[in-house]
Amino acid sequence: MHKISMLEGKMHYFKSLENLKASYIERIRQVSDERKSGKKSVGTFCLFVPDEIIFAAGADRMILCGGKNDTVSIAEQYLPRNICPLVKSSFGSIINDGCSGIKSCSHFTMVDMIVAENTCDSKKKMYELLDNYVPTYVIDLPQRPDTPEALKYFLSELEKFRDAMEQLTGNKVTTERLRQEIRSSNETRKLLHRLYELRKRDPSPISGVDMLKILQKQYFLSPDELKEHLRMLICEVESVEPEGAHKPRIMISGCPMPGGNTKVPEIIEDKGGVIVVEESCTGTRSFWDMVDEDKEPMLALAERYIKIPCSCMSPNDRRIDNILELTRDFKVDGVVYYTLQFCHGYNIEKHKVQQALKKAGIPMLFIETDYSNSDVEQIGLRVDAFMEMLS
Ligand code: BJ8
Repeated sequence: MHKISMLEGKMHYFKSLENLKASYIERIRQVSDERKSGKKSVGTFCLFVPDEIIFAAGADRMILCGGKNDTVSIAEQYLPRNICPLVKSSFGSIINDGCSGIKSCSHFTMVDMIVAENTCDSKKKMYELLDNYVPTYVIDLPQRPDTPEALKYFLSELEKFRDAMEQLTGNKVTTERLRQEIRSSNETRKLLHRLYELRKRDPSPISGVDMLKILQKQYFLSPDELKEHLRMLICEVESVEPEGAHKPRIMISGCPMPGGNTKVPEIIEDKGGVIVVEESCTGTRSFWDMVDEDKEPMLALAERYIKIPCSCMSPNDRRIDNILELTRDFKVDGVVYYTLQFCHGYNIEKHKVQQALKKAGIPMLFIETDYSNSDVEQIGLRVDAFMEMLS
């Protein structure tokens, strides 16, 4: 059995993570080759867009959310400064013409269509601008998810989206193809559940930073490739023999952390905590609920996706219930509530989450930040004090 190396506070090194990185590079090459032979590729920004419909139409999918600070200043030449860095970083990547000398995300050049969704105001308005660069299709989301009218409306929007995908690819999205893709996505979700199950051990066998890198990459690999990597990683993690002292078990809750953004998780784990679960779209929200395989596929997809507890939904009490359940299941000692500057939805929802956690006796640290490194020291001091309190 491997031992978890606690030397210098580092967690175990997993070979599968290196393989995952190599596959990502290979995948980018593969998608660009396939596009040359006519296969379509679409870019998305949000979990509300069902992958199953994209794959059933025979297209590839890339997530385009920006997590790097480099392109924020480019976007600020066009967009107001006081909007969230995720939107600015993404927009900056697409308008970066290379003259700036800044290396930005190349994925925009690899998509034939962007599939967007009406969630927060910043994204909605950015999509209007993106349409000038890449054809952008918007799925209109109902905002009150618990009503029967909302489900009906969302289903009709997904049907329109399915038709748009058929038009883009020239392929029919049959019921059989959808069922296959639903089964495939559910398998991936089950593998992620198995991995998270292992994180319930004390000490957790895998660091939160490593886990985040996997979750960030999941949106670029093909579904089969991702499953293969997850199976290998599960074998590796299962063979780790728990060893070492208890570290404060942390849940991160809030905004997503797209590729390039690992600032806060790194600080938390540098300061002696271990992230055992993420209530986030780069976390449990991406895979927690299954799609019902026994139902008519389009309806089953609508029912599953409309329940994603994003702060753009109102009311969003499902999220509070989910947070409390996760803190119990993963034996969480403290929650770091993470938001991006100017993300009003998650910033405002903080109050309800804080109240619920207080009632449950779980301490919470609130961190609002951007993609720059200007606040690393200050966040470090606050996290340090939080860890001391939890120890
Ligand atoms: S389902 S969280 S991926 S919308 S951080 S751009 S919300 S101002 S990313 Fe999200 Fe879909 Fe919801 Fe998930 Fe706006 Fe907030 Fe910025 Fe955000």
